[in-house]
Amino acid sequence: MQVDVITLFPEVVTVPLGASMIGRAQDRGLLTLRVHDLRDQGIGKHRQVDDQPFGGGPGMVLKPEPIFAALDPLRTSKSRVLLLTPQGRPFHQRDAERLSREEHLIFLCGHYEGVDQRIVESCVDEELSIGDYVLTNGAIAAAVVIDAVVRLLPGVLGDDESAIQESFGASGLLDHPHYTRPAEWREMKVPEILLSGDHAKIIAWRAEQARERTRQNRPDLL
Ligand code: JFE
Repeated sequence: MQVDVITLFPEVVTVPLGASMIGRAQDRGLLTLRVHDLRDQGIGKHRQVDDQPFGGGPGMVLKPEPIFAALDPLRTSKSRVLLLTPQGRPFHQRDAERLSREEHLIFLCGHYEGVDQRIVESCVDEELSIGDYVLTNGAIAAAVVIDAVVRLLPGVLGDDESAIQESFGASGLLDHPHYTRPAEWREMKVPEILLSGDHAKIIAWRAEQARERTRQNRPDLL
């Protein structure tokens, strides 16, 4: 998969996505990540990328010309252009699954109060929000979405991790609790049933725990 990111903060995207599994996906050619500094397309000797909002009000708005100059050479008929914004549609696991089947994603990362609406209307295929809170810029949100999408590409996760993902995703519930050695730690014991070797009982216990956790923390999922 090819992913392009247009941002004023390239390192906010490249550094976290260079580590761990996504970094290895890049090394192995499963992901080609190209990050473009919007400042390179800034206007004039000050490389201006933003300006005051028409109609007044606080903050600055990203100008359309630098964004279009960065975006247009990257676009083909197979590109999907995504804008991260608190005003977007909520990004869920099913969106990660859908986007993982695309060939080419282009992420536009806003800053300040946002992006000139004419860019949104002429160039953007979908506006996404990673959650109901306000970040300082879109690059952090783009890194989150890219991580969630790229881990679903064939070969990125190990076999064990892929199996876990399937069972968790299919149930639609939160995962059950996990324990490892030692069997007792600071007077806290691992639930007896997990040491019993009774696999049927363990499965039933985990299902009950998953249901109870979901009821407690995420009743909206039930
Ligand atoms: C940008 C900002 C003031 C936005 C009303 C670009 N889920 C999610 N949370 N935050 C974002 C996405 C996000 C994405 C892109 C962003 C926040 N900001 C900050 C400041 C008002 C805003 O919208 C700028």
